[in-house]
Amino acid sequence: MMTKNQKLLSWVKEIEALCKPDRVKWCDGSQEEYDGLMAQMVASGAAIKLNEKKRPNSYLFRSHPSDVARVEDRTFIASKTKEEAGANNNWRDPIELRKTLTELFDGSMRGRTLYVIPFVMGPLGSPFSIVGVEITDSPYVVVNMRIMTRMGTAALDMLGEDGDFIPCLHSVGAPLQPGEEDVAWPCAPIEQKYIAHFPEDLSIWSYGSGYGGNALLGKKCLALRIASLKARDEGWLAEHMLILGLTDPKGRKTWLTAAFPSACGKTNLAMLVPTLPGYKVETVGDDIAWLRRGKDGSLRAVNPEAGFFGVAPGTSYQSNPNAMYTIEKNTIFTNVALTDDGDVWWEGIGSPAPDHLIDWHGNDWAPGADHPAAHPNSRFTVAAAQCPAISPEWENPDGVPISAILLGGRRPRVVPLVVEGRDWAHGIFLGSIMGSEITAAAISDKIGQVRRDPFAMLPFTGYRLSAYLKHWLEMEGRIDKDKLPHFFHVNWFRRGEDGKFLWPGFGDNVRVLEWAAKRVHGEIDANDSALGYLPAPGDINIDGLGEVNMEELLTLKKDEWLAEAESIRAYYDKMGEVPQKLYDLLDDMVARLKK
Ligand code: O2Y
Ligand code: MN
Repeated sequence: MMTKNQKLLSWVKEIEALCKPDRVKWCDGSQEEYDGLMAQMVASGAAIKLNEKKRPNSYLFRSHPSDVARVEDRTFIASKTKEEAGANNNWRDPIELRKTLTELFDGSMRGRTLYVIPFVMGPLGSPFSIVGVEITDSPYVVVNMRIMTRMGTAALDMLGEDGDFIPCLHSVGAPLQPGEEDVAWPCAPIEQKYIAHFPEDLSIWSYGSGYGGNALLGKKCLALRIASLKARDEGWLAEHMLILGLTDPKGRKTWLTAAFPSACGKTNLAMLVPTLPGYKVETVGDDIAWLRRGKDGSLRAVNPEAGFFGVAPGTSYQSNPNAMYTIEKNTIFTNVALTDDGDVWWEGIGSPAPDHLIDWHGNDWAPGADHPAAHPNSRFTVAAAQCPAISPEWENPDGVPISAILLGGRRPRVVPLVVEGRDWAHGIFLGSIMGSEITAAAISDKIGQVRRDPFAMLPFTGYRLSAYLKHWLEMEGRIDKDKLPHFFHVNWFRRGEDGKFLWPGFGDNVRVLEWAAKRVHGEIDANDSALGYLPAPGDINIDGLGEVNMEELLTLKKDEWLAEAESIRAYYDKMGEVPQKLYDLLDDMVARLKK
């Protein structure tokens, strides 16, 4: 046995007795183990090895067509009371849910191997870090967890004999009868999928899905939903935010985080290649930030993950060159298309579709087909260390000091390109009113509509949103006054009357980051408006961009914002128990609009 940790040993025994696997394997996280599992999955037909010359040490997986994304409708917070989970979560009674799941897990691993995956979220040895142990019957999960977390022996070392861990139980929910042949992507039907979180004992039980956030339990389940509960109780923040460092031409560095809802370009911004001369962006993380007071009194951030689980479609050498360099080797692809020469292709990769592909269903595909060759939520899994823009600070155990927090969504109208919050509380107000268009990353019948998504945490807060906003307000008291980050609400997605984007986005977003950094360092004035501080005309550098309608991008329209205020008030009322401070700031915004 690889550990003397009694809690872990007895938990594994208990789960083995429940799930009744044919074998148990403790994962050490080694390259040999990874290669062996990949060879086994290639041999069984679950994985395809890509052309070694074109995409060294890389593999393609195709999921079952019913198992292609996070399933919010089947994600549950089983807190003691429904009130604690809030309207933002699907609540189930913890005793009943545990009973339902115990019945499902009973014998669920028959014919399969039970893998024990010890893992660490956060840099090894960091006071920020949390140990988890995932038990799974999916070798696909094992190889992905090896990339996305610090996994295996190193995690057991950090756990030690007496250390505590978050137990994460996962099964694809497809036991095999004796002699029954396995399928390439085993999973359970939708109504049997459960992504369950138990706040009382901080445990995760996920059944029936093998995909992404449903199955790689260190990511959304642990690092956001469970971590948000721990963070509330321990006085820190677990956030759906990228982390990056911006260096200006004088060599001054500004560290910032940015919260955007799923599929709004966090990975692109995290690895941005600036179009302004002399600027440099370095990446610390592309999806999750854990933030807490550091010894120096500032708000410090670490990325709990070790890899990127990025959306493939739309990723190209033009939109995100650093991501393309990162995935040139040692990458797992899921649900992208396969070229005839054994490489990968997806819509928006930057080259026209070849005459023939094998699509994500595994069928022949040709341009003009009635469906995309790659699934819109197809993914790459790759080590963060391979990113050319990765920061030398990305594994700093004390994190990086954050002086700006960006918030944003996909808003074609109404919301300006950038506006700065007046202070911490006003920043929380801006975070509370975020909204975005619904996309394919989450299964829903509401694609295209705008949904409010405070701090992009709607699907990821393990408790009620109003209490989460209160926690954010209270965090102000934990940070030194002169080190409080500035908040900026940004919107790269505003469209003109012709329906075209008004702002070029991608590498040109550095122009907004430049303005934000200048504001942080007190170098530039701004215009106070009903919504906060707006850039003065000409203060955002648009040199070389050709015609950009900054007037349209930066003007608040009174009628639109009065209507927006009504919708925010209705949203607050529906949420219930929203802190009075946020209502006061809403009233203040309306009063300023009416002046
Ligand atoms: O669909 C999934 O399972 C993946 S969702 C995801 C993956 C990486 C980063 N963010 C997200 C998200 O939904 O926010
Ligand atoms: Mn995300």
